[in-house]
Amino acid sequence: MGRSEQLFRRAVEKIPGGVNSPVRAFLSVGGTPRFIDRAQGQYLYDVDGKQYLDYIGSWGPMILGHNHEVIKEAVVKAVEKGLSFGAATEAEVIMAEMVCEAVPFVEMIRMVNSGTEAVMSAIRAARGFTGRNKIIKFEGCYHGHADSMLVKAGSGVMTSGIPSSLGVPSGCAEDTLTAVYNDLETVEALMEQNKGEVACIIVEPVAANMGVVVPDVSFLQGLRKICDAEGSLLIFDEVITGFRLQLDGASGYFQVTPDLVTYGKIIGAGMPVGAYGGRKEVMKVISPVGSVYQAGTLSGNPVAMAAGLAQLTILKQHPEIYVQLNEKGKKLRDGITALIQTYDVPCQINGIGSLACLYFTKEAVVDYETAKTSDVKRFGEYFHFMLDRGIYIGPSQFEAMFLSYAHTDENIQTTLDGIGQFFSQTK
Ligand code: KE4
Repeated sequence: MGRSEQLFRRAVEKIPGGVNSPVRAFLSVGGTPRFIDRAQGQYLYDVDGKQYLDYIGSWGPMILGHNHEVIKEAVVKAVEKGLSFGAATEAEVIMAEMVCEAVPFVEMIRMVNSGTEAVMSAIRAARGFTGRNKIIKFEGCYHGHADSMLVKAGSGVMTSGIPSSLGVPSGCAEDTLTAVYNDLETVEALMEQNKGEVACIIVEPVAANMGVVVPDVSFLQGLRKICDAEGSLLIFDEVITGFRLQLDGASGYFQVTPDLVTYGKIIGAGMPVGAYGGRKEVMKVISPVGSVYQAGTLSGNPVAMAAGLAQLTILKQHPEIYVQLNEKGKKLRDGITALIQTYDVPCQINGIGSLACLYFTKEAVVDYETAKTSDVKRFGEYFHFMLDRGIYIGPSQFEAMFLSYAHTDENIQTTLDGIGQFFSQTK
């Protein structure tokens, strides 16, 4: 028995499902989750010493690859000065100034400790600023595990939300309305039914939690128009896309400006960091200036700021990284498109920039309904076929593949060879 199996047996005794975040448990693909010992560049190494080409990248943060020398040095330097003070530090000011400079519509920003906390706080800010309670989200979009986000459409998309998790009170869910991604009519209908009551629309400007679904640019433009017409705020949840598609994220890429944006992952370079920010007029409702309370013992933690600042500084000073990184993503997707055609398999490849997702369905995947047509059993077979070859993609059909700047053309060719072998052997 390998050490991953031994550790997993111990883990399940003391940790729910043996993991500290559900997706790591391999439940949708089966098998024993790999316990990772260390990582370097584009590679993970498990506790049995096996090397994997990593397409998870800690679910997004490791855009420059693991254990980057400059980031590591910055963290070590910060650690030597102390881990946490519970008081303001210069690093937080530099971080806030850097984000506001990189993303012009962000006039003020608040650091928190996770994407969940960023979303929870941004929604509270929107409710506080507008004085309204209802929020609109989209089927298939994931915004962390705050109660108001663990909600699915009621009996029909046009009704109040119902909890998608035990432990979420119906009273909390009923203010969350669910629309269909890439479908403005469902948003307009909800707005019509809840006139003057919708505080905000929250959307992943590229949906990367139902695999990867790229919006029609008219969809994002339409959300902006609807929010302007209805007096609601538009929140872009850029926990994944922020600082990944380009320095100013999806709002810059699609040229659609939200009122608030949430960040996570890349902004912390693998350390626990989230953030939310936007127009000064809105952010001024946040305590201690305004009356919307939000706080956090480790928010803006100096060691986490050092990691995030080091990564953002490299990305800011080397814009060519985005060009090359996004070219790598295109190379991977174009290669998979060619393999789908060569082997005539019922698959779709979606993606943008350094994000990709291979679906096992013949339907074009444009929203949650079409994403769900994918054959998750076949995805599980594909996952293990690739894992056995030392290629670690996300253990779920509904997660993205994340490329890093450390991935080489040779790595991409090895990945394409593996996918081609899978298609040829399992036609
Ligand atoms: P965290 O609380 O996990 O830092 O962020 C929540 C979150 C918010 N918004 C978006 C768009 C997100 O993708 C996430 C978290 N992403 C998942 C991966 N798809 C985290 C992986 C996990 O849950 O372990």
